[in-house]
Amino acid sequence: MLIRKTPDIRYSEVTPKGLYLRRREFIHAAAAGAIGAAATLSPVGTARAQAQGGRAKLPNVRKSAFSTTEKINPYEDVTGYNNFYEFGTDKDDPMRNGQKFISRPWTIRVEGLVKTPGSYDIDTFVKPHALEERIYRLRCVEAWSMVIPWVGIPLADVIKRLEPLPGAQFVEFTTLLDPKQMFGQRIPVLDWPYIEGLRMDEAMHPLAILAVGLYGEVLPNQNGAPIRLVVPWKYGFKGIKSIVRIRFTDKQPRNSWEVANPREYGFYANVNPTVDHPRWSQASERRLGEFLRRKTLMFNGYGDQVAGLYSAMDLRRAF
Ligand SMILES: Nc1nc2c(c(=O)[nH]1)N[C@H]1C(S)=C(S)[C@@H](COP(=O)(O)O)O[C@H]1N2
Ligand SMILES: [Mo]
Repeated sequence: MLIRKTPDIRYSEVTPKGLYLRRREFIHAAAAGAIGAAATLSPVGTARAQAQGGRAKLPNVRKSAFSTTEKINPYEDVTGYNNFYEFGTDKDDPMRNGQKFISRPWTIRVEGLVKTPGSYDIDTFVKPHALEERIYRLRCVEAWSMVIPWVGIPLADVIKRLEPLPGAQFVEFTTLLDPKQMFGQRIPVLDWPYIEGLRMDEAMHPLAILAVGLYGEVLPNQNGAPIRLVVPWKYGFKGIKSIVRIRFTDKQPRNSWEVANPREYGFYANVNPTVDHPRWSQASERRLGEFLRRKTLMFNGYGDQVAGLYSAMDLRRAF
């Protein structure tokens, strides 16, 4: 496969255009300590440690003003209570079954309506961008939530560097398809590989990031190593993990959950307490580690920043 270097950066402006089963809802105080000791390593060492499933600190991570000051969930919640159906459908499956997943070397294919299509090595892909810590709320469509200290790069900066063509109105992301490593892909719960998408103006919003770490360390496999999407105002299922392909298109992508059940899951998936899931209320949520339920906030509390993206839309129809 062609591995090419990152093209010259030209920050040309992009024109913005416009689970069913309710799982066990208790906290798994996962024995994450078994993963091994954290160490500060060079990027190469970091990659090696990650390929071996170890923990490694990410260098030069700067804090971001976009972070919430809410209490962060413990490492054990963030890495031990996951949805990653490629590794099983129970919340502790990804932690247990993802241990041996090989996330290095890793290639990202850029395709479609873009000036710089090609295959990029993950490190080359990430390197032009400064790493930021973004502490965000995550609200799962299943009505639980947590606060996660991600380490990532702004998706908008990545997109500007890739230079979409004027016709690009959506970005589609695809997870690795590898049933040998991801046994869940041998079970037809979803139409594999997992696919997600954003409208271009959503993708260009400063809150959207590609995460490569959490808690100051490289991303654990169960959280989507080596690179995954985080869109904090949308339900968690938009945050596609272990991305191998980014495609620019003029058509709205068919995201996996909408394909699986269009009555229950839409393309937009904005957190919205006034639009219930057909089988449960979205008005409140259980924050992991808390006893009393919280009221769910419109756009997961990011309304001041993102509501403008949807001012012309009926969010009951475009759920
Ligand atoms: N490829 C892939 N990405 C995925 C999922 C999945 O099953 N497969 N689950 C999604 C769901 S439903 C949620 S809530 C978030 C959870 O992210 P976290 O495990 O980092 O908390 O990942 C999302 N990304
Ligand atoms: Mo979710």
